[in-house]
Amino acid sequence: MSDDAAALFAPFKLGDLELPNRIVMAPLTRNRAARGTDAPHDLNALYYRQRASAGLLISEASQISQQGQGYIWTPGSYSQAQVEGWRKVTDSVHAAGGRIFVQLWHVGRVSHVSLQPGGRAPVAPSAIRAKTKTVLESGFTEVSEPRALETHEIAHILSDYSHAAESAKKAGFDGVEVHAANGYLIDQFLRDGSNKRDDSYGGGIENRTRFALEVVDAVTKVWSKSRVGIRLAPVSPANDIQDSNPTALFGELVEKLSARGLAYIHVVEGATGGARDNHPFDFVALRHSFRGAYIANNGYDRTMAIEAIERGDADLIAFGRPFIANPDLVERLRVGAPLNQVAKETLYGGGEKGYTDYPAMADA
Ligand code: 8OZ
Repeated sequence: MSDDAAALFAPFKLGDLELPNRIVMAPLTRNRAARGTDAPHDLNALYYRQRASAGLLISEASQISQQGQGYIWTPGSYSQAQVEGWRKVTDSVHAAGGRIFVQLWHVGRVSHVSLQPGGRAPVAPSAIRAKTKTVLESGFTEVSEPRALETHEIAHILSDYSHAAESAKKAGFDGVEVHAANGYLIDQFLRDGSNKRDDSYGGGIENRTRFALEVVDAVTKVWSKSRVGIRLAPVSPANDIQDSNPTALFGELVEKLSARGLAYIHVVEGATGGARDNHPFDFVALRHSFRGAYIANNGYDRTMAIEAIERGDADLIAFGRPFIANPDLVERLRVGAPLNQVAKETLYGGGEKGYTDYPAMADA
């Protein structure tokens, strides 16, 4: 190894799991589940296996129900076919010596009537349409107008999270990441730009964090808390989301997550896939307010990653785009090799092209 990368290759104990390095594959939506069932299949198993040298793989976002789906051909984690499909993925990652968490997802208002049960409106904390697009078979399309959830419907969504967490266990995952970032349902409840409710799920921070914490509690009834993490994006505007005081909101949320003993917080620092300095948010302070592990994400390169671990600002670094184009990213980071670049036109949907055919160094 090129010695400068030693920090990235120190083993790490995540809860009761031994990770051989500090490199995490970020959750990445690729829209390549089987048509008709939204179940993972052999091609997806190959894709994850190719990347199994990561300390930890986090699956692409996987909807907990049909209502939780917002994009075409994303995988689910609720039906028998999906459990069987994910089992192929987890078996193949484990056979290659890796570890994989599933990311559980409910998109809330970031959806389209054509994907919803009975063609109904997507659900949200409040009936406010997001200025954002989804991906349908026909391409990028404006999301639909949502309807506000009735208070009594929230318990049903929590039971969908429980069911999906149980399904993930049957599918052989090593743990669960709750997707609370990027303007999807949990984030819509958290932030005051999208949550205008006047029941116990809206208003002050205590009420706006209620849904996120109830989801975490539902998942940790199924999984040991040492196998549960959560992804947050405190200042990302992704999917048209905003809050008047992210420092207070995420400060209080993370304090409560810490008290619950979750394995990790996985934090998108800045605007998802964009500027890291879009807001003067203190991510180091957030990291130190949490007892468990801190996974940092957003635009890290090799040097930034090494420095963040050496400074103690993060325990693990999640790489997104570099993992799409470099199945052997871990080895490339070890030796400081150049990286393949992502082909944007094959990101969402399609088959093996731009998915499992990116070359490893050994192929050259
Ligand atoms: C890109 C395209 C579709 C969905 C996220 C799950 O931003 C996503 C996503 C990303 O968290």
